[in-house]
Amino acid sequence: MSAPTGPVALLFAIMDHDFDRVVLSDEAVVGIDAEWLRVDSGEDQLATAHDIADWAEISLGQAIALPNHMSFDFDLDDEVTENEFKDRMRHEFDKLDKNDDKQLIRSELVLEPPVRPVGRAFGGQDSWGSDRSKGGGGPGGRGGGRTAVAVAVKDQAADSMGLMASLQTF
Ligand SMILES: [Ca+2]
Ligand SMILES: [Ca+2]
Ligand SMILES: [Ca+2]
Repeated sequence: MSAPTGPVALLFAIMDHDFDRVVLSDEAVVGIDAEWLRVDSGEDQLATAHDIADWAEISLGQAIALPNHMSFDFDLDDEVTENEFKDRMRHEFDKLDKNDDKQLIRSELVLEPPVRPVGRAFGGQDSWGSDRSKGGGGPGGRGGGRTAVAVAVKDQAADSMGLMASLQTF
């Protein structure tokens, strides 16, 4: 079972510079450079935990999202350097790149859907089933049933036409 893809996948998705839905490692390098400029708002080549949290809130959707300050701060000196940031982001790219071809396609970026509880949420299968049978019936609650009958009758008529046609060929 693969680990769920985190919000960092969103970040790589928008690094698709030529909009071909594939994020090449070259595109990621450019994108990661740009992200560092967002992180290092003071342009002192260092990011504090506060800088990372501010960046994460905007770029990852949550200040506590992963990768966080601790995951970036490889040497644990409490500050994140440009290299630490970029190395970690490249590592994140490699983790997402499941087939190791140095590009991220959408299937490598999609978030795994939350597991739905077993049971009849929102009416379950039945409401979907009845909605679908109403599809061809047009407006009106009882249309579905009548349409189904009408279609059956029509099919029967078509069948006998077909039978007559095939009888005529004899
Ligand atoms: Ca691309
Ligand atoms: Ca550090
Ligand atoms: Ca790949």
